[in-house]
Amino acid sequence: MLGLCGAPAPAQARDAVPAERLAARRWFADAKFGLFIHWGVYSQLGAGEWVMHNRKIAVGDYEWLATTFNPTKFDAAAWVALAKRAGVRYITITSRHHDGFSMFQTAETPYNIVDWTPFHRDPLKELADACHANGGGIKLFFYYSQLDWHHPDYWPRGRTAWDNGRPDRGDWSRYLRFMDAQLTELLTRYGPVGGIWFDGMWDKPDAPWQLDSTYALIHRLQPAALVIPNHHQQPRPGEDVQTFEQDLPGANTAGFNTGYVSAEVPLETSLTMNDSWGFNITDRDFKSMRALVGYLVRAAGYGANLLLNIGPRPDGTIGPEFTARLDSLGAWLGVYGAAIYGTRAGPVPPRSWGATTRRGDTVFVHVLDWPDPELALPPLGARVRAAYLLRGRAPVRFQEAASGVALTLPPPVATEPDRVVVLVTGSR
Ligand code: FHN
Repeated sequence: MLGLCGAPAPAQARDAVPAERLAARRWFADAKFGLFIHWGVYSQLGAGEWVMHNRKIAVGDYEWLATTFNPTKFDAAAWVALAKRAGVRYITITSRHHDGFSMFQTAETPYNIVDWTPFHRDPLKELADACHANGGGIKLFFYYSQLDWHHPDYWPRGRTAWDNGRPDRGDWSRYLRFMDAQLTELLTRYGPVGGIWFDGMWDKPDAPWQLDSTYALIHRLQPAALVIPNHHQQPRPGEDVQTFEQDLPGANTAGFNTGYVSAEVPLETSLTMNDSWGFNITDRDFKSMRALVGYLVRAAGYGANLLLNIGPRPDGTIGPEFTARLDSLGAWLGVYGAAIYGTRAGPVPPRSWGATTRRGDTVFVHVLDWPDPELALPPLGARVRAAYLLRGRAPVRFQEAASGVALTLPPPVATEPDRVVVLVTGSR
């Protein structure tokens, strides 16, 4: 069997995946829109989540910084309410980023938000409870960094080695046991978890990570939890989603994504709303609503979810640039969500003018950037029975020929980033 790019299908295709995980994968593929949250000790310096590395902060100094972290304005219910207004179906939050600081209560290290800081609260527990409250509605995924700039047993170091005061020795097996123990906590203390979103393995891709046993542990503890690895490689056995970073599936403008696109597992693409993951006080480069809708639509056109990031402030509040865009996206989805949620890639792959999605016999043509009155589509593989605009339901004129389908579009409207034409297809 060949994958989408003609490369051999990975062993994943031959995995016997239990029914509950297959159902969770389908749920994930239907969800289409998630909220990524990068939040931690680093947020205090307002220079992104790599500040410890970029400014070469010594372990001892960063440990002190962590003693001052006190996000008293954190309000899990408000975060979840914002997520619901935005129309996301899941949240993926940093439980531990590369700085090695655990944003949850853990018995495996005192270097965690409950024991190390004056805050003394577990924000992940509060967030999990808020996600599960009132019948749920939002699934919670935990981002977990395999790379660690603090743990003495993260040895030998990988690409991001620099002298920050760590000893030049360590016990790798003990580090792996530490990670598995923390994952066990995350999967046993927070109710149903959507999955674990791994990151940082790229720091030393050839290290003996023992992924098989870690993935088996996750699936044993929560059989419906998905493993989402951001290792920028082809999916391996035990992995449930292929995720891309700052790029749509198959693209590699970021410089580290693979061109391989799995046809076996759901796809996801993670994206910053400005140019930073963690809170960056000087980063004003926020994407426009039109650009964000474009990403969501094109991702869906590839059959992928969009995992859109926010970097909350160190006090626990979320800046107005993020909240305004999330509210606008939620309002947009309120009108156009039928063409996004529960869809799969449409018959025409994303083009410069837009993308197509489909649900059953219904094809949604997303016209993002096309100035002319007529749009020519290649053959869709089925006859068009009816065509109308999703917003307002006005009929759309269409002409079918052997060469494809021509649509007569209404003029573009500045306030409408995506003109969605609904095509009802099937035999006549
Ligand atoms: O290094 C991280 C980065 O800080 C951020 O978490 C992103 C999110 O996809 N992933 C890593 C880079 O691959």
